[in-house]
Amino acid sequence: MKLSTHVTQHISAQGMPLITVAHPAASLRLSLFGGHILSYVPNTDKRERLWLSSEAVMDGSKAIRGGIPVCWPWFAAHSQPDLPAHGYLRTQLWQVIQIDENVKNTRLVLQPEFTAAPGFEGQAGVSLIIEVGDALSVTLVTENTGEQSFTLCAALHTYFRVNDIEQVELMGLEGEYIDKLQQNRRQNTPSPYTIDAETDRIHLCQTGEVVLKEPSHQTPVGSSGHDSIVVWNPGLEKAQAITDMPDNEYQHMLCIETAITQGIVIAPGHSHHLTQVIK
Ligand code: TA6
Repeated sequence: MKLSTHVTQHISAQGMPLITVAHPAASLRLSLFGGHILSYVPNTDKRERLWLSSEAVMDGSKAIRGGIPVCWPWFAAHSQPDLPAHGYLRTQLWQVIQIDENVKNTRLVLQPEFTAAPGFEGQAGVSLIIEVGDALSVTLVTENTGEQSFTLCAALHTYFRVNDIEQVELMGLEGEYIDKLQQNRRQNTPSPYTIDAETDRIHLCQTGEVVLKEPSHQTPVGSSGHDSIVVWNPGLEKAQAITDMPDNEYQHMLCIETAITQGIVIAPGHSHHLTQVIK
């Protein structure tokens, strides 16, 4: 079904609604389950920017492994152990509520089915604004529609595709990070920043641009509205334990996440924009 000049929707073999954007500048695929972007390929170089697990579960029974999961309204585990990691937006059906086409890009606005659920006391409106052009811009907007302030954590938990994790260098990160693999100890960001083992780090910084450097190309990743950049690669052992990821695919992905991990307070009537821009 055609939704606009460059946007079509179809139902996958597993019954999930998928959206395709084929703009002259770039193409994108997303699943309405999770409001989850699966693929982004700019036409300038036709290089896929995102990694999607070849064993990702795409039938709506669990969050999709790869692409851009939307984490909201908490990041990672909740203090109540029975609540799902990374919140409850990545496992619900979203809707496209607006599409705008122009020469530069196609702009989609998506909204989740519900925003109130156990583990979160606030009253909020959420939308995801996706602009598909020479760059991919993704903005998670949270509006406080209630009468009390609330504290929000969130992330655009992007899985980038890399040719070889051992050849990757990250540029633009500095200062301290929280090492989730070392009892949250604070460490200094290494320089040069390479990945040679399991990595799970919360960089406490408002760095605007990180560059994912590989021998044959670079991928700039812009962020705003965040308090952290999270860098995650499971390494071999963790990948072996993740059921929806082949053992060796950790070599071809790296998560660089634009995140709010420390919590920001949103006052009634106010909105927060968390943005990641991928080139
Ligand atoms: O953002 C890093 C992280 O929180 C890791 O600790 C790791 O568990 C990852 O996200 C994936 O989480 P998931 O719930 O999608 O398996």
